Amino acid sequence: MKIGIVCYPTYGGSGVMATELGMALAKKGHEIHFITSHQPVKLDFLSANLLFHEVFVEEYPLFHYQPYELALSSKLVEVVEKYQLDILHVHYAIPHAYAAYMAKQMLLQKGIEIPIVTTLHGTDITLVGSHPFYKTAVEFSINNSDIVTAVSENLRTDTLRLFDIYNKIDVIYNFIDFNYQKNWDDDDCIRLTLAKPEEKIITHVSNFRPVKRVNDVISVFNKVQENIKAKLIMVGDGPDREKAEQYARKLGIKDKILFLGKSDEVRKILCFSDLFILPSETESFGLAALEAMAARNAIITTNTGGLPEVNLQGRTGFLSDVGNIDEMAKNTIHILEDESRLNKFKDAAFKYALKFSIKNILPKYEAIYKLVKKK
Ligand code: GMT
Repeated sequence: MKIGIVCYPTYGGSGVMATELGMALAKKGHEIHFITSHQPVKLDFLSANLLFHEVFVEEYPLFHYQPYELALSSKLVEVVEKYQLDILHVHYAIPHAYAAYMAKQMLLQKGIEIPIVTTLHGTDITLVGSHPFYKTAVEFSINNSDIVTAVSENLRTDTLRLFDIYNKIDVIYNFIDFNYQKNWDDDDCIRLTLAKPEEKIITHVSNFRPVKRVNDVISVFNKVQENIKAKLIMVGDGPDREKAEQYARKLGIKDKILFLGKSDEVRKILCFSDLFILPSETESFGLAALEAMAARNAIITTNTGGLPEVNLQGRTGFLSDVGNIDEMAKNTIHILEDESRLNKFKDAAFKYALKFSIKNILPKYEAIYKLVKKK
């Protein structure tokens, strides 16, 4: 099939998912066209099966905001027509589902019918999408997509609660492509650049936005390091990074924390890590936690949103109420203080992550593509 994929080409989970999905589909022989503002960060090669079409937005002094949706929908019309695409699959409703709907209408006038698959990822529904500024347009785009998928049961429930939806929503979980999951464990030099052999490694990866509650990571670690020899690796960047660094300095534990910024080496870092912390205010799925599990990390998360669908209480790790620092610290110490217990959690986390292997998820997307093509 010839599939156009629209996503945010940045480090966010939705962009990573969309890119890895496109690459896996291309490997299976589908012709994949990425239509995005920049080449997606994870898209490391282009081939006859994998093409990239850049959406340009011209700057013009009259515009306070650049009309990206307009440029995107025009580009979608051009690419669908030129390459005779079968389907457009848009990731993250804002503004992609809306732009795809406009493209579909423009193409209909030319006698071309293109089905739209929209995948909802989280904040396009919860934090941003349901805001009164966007709600009407998001609701309209969801109801007018040919197929809608959500990345967790919880996100489906939230969508139905927050919007007036008469379209069906299928749940297709996020996935891990284990083909990219190497084992760097043997390379001790890398571990030694992060921590001493006797120290446990705790990791957090995010975009450092307020919803991630990065200061809770520091607070939990502060209590843990009083009991266990450990290092904290903070990967990513965003508005709350400076605040988190200041907080660590204030607590006098800055020397035990490495702030690495954005990294292309997340999988490698996670490979040396023992435990991952994700204390988010809300999380539709928590792809970062799943990636940590795939690298054999025990996980400590909040019990919000779709996280209980990824983290199993007492098996892959523990879940606590948002902001319950004492409990998260107590559970982290409980896991880390006993080597055989830690290994049990790590093994269970890895085993559960296999359920989300791309091998199981890819056929579900292929099935909906087939269905929507026939409609
Ligand atoms: O707005 C964000 O937090 C970014 C967004 C993204 O594009 O990565 O994250 C959402 O989508 C991810 C991929 O499906 C999920 O794993 C994240 O849980 C979700 N973020 C939130 O719900 C806060």
